Amino acid sequence: MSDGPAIDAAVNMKAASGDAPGYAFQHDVVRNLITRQARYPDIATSYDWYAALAFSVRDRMLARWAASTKTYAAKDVKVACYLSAEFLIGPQLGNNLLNLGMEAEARDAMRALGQNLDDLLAIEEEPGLGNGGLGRLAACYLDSLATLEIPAIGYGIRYEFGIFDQEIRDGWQVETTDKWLQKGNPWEIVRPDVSYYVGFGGSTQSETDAEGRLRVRWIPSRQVKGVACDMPMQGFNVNTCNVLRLWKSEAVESFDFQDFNAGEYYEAVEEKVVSETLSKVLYPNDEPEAGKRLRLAQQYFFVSCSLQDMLRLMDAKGTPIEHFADLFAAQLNDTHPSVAVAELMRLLIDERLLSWDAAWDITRRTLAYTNHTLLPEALETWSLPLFQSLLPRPLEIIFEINRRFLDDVRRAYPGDEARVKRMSLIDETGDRKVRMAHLATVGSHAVNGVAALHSDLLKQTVLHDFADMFPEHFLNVTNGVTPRRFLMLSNPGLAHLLDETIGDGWASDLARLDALAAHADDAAFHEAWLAIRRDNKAALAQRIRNTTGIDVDPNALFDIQVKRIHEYKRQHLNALYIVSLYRRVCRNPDLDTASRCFIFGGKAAPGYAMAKLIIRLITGIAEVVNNDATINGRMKVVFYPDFNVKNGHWIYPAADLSEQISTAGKEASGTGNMKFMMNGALTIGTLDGANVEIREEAGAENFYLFGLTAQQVEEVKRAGYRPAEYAQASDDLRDALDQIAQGRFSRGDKDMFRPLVDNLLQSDPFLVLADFADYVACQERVSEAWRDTRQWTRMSIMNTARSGKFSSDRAIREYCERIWKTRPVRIDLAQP
Ligand code: 26Q
Repeated sequence: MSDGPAIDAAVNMKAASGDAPGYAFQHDVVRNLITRQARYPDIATSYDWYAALAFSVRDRMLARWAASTKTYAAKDVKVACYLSAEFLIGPQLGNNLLNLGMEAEARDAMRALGQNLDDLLAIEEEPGLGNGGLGRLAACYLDSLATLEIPAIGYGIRYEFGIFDQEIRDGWQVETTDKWLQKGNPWEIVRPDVSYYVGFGGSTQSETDAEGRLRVRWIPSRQVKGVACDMPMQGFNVNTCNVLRLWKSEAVESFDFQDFNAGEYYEAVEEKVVSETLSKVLYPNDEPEAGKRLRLAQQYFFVSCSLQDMLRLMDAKGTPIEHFADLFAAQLNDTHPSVAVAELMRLLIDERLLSWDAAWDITRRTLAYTNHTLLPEALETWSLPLFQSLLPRPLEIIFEINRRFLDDVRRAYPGDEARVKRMSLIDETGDRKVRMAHLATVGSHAVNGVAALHSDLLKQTVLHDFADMFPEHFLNVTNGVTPRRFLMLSNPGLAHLLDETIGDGWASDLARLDALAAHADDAAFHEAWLAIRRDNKAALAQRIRNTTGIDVDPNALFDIQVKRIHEYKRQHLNALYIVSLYRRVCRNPDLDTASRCFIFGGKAAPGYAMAKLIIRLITGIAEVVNNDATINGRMKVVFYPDFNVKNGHWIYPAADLSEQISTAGKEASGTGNMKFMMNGALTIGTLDGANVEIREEAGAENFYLFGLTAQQVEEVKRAGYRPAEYAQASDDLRDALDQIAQGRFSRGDKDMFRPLVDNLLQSDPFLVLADFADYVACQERVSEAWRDTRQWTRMSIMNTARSGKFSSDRAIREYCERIWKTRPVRIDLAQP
């Protein structure tokens, strides 16, 4: 297999001899270096070597990818389509090496070529195509789908700029654009031949066709082309390789420039720019009203391309349209893709000429909807005028769905017009709006929440009327995370110990971790466990030093809260505790406190002033505490900048304590909580989201619980919550708030934190002050427990041992069995 003398010579100079083991792979890497990067080894940069390695790994996946695609096309299989505006997939090289079982081979090959694999892994830019939990969940699910050998496609948007990069300057968050594609993306395969047109604006016309049927024609005012950009999603230890298909927008090339005068030419160019803008940038959440129109256009764009793609795959297979729902199950990841209800109806009725009833039956049997929030302000709605001007035909269809649906409601609940109003797809109170959660619910055969508590609350609150009408449609699928990336890949030390202790099957059968419980009191095992934890903490300490200049002691208790910054997640509750502890040590310098390192990480939406102020508060506290001689290193506070998937790899394995302290009833599930648990952290948390189930699995004795329950939160609010009374009643709390207000953490500036302190004292919508005392008491129990290393280590082991439920494999099995009705399909590499 010679690639010509030049490459052979370069390989031979650099690589082992032709029959040495590993030669073939080294040869591949050098060939890719030359043919893909156009660089010879002597002048190649580290990035060139990274890309050459990535291409060589991708080449290894191609055969599996082709075999998977062929099998799905040939066999009678049902394909799960995961529709999501976000896929936060993280760096790919390490994960692909792991899933292909070729990490050692790659490490050796690169060493022979004079390169260090870890250095190359560090170079990769992660695709930040998501905001946080919801996007990362979609990525974990793709990993599990492939690993469980389920035919699946992920459909989304190829944002040119993902979630912004975060820098901290003068203690404040500063956003910079995420130029993840600047040097190219070796994992992506662009398919110009797989493209679809998507219309926007214009008007509709009704006409009667030759057969006497009423037909609606949508004449859009502009069209955009969507081009498929594929990324392979390799399963762990299996041949299955599925695809993540992301759509990039392009201008439609239909201009005959001869026909334009100069003015029209420039208009056409402008049109082109507007078209390409569609997939330019990911919207950070919590940004009210900003750039709204483009966001709806993005949603419709990727949904329409995806559904058209599914129809094309169906045609290619020769399946009749009536069997669409037997060929595909499409999951809506929150309401962001919920315009799919109207778009699938449009494609079936307007383009495939099906009757309304036939189309509605197919639509409902195909779609299912996952809800990720109960926060009223986060429930998606779109103003009618905006919807009308951008998507006139889909809106007409929504009106017709609504008309028929409300007829059903009236039949089921005669005379109950209040209910009809509440359930309508259109909110008629004030400015008229489309309620996307209602659209998604009505158009789906299954609706699920993402943790047991959340699914219950969903049925009791935002979707109560729907659960009343269609109880059998509602179910719970508790979230999960992939143990491949978040344990095997990011905590290799622990993975190795697990292999030695319980055998190596745990990564695809996480329930087996339970066998660790037998070692929870074994002294030798404790030693091994602690050694790994110490190494992980030292590695994180090193990174903290490099990025922030702060020195932290790996022997301290690492107390970590990493997640998006949001008031409901209550990073400021944590901050208040730190201030109160700091003040206590200041008052009593000889206080025998356990050494603690408080680590925070997370991005604030650029338009969310309070979240940004919370970051500033944390960095302000860090500046004071870290430099106070009285404290003498017993407390350290760190804001770790730019928390993302890549940084998470270092953070989760180094945590002793996981902060999951949201106001009960507000966090739908949480998934960071699961990543920490798997890696042996104990949780301090409220009874919220999946914390409830984490505590059930771990056992109450291995979990630090505090705070009001969701029900108590509602009761306190109903009784008229007056936060200032809690401050009155507690010297510690009042003092902590005073210190903040007096400028102690803002270099004397008494105005900086005024909005935050005032908000807490006057309204405190997330009950920070109501939960403060119990949180402090709970933290004191944590500190006490930390003194007893043996007992703490036992609890740590038990957390990992009992984390099996939180594998995304379990979650995906539930989706397959209960919602999608899909089955595994073995991929044979020797295709006929
Ligand atoms: C909506 C409209 C306009 C612009 C942006 C958005 C938008 C984007 C992203 C709204 C919400 C999101 C992301 C939500 C999210 O991440 N939710 C989290 O989902 C996780 C997975 O189920 C849960 O574990 C978390 O509890 C939940 O907060």
